[in-house]
Amino acid sequence: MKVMRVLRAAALATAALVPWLPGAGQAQEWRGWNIHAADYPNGRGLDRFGELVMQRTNNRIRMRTYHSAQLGQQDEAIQQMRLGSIDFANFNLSPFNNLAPTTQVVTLPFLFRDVAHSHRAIDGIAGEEIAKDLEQIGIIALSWFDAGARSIYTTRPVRTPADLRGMKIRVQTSDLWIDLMRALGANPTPLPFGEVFTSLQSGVIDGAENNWPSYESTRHFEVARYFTTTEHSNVPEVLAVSQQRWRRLNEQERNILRDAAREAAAFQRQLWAERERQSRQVVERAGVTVIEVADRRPWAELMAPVYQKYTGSNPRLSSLVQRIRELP
Ligand code: BDP
Repeated sequence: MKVMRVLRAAALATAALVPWLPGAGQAQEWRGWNIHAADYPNGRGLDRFGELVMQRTNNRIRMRTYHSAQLGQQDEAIQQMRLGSIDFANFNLSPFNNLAPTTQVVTLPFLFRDVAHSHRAIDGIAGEEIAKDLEQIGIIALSWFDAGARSIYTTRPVRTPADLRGMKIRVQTSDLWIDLMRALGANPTPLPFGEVFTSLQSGVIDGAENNWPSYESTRHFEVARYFTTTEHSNVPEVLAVSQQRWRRLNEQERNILRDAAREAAAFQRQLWAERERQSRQVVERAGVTVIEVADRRPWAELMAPVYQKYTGSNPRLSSLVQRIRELP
């Protein structure tokens, strides 16, 4: 009997020394959210992430992505991730503007010189700061997807900011976006992505703004036939997981997820570059009028009040803008 007691005590003592391995050996089912169709570069990137995680955890973490906003529009999905009912997702950073201040910096108009500059910022200083802010609201950023440059498309031709005056232009739900569109002279109308097509069709709005692949994949080009290459914002996207799940992973599992997310982002970026070209071709062949903006200065000059409002009295944000500008 005494031997048994000693053995039991020893077993308990050893158990106390072994770090708690959450659900080790136990299968978990993770739910993933994506706003785009499965064959969009982001959907494929997210699927790649899921496959890599499943393979490398021997199917212990099973990832299932629900594409095409099946689990709700972006704002709802962010809330669901914070509550832990969505486990992983690809989000645009603008819907975080009112929740995570540094996401405003990378939304700012005409900040990045080109794609390479935006990669250097988001894979470095900007990404680090944004990841800290997102963690504060229960979201763990693992890697960054491309989203190209966003331009304005409308139901009537727009050549100059003056042409935009009074036009109702859809924006993402973010105060910064509202101010940005107002500074261009338009009438900003925040709406969920999924409502843009019918709103254009019924005349509730006169235009929206997005990158080539979204303009094409949503078929907005069928109802808004003029695309003006303002390229006013290059806001990137995040591949993120819920903190509620992350907290319960061990270090080995976390590394698997981090590596898989980085590989998925590299894959998405390759697909992205290709899709931008293809989408532009598709809409041009469908007869869209592309209005090339040769000189962006008149557009950029109108943005001064937006910079002033969002970074002027905030040293953390203005220093991040400065550091991004100084990147090679
Ligand atoms: C697309 C983004 C998507 C956004 C959408 C929008 O990939 O995440 O929800 O724009 O404008 O480019 O809402």
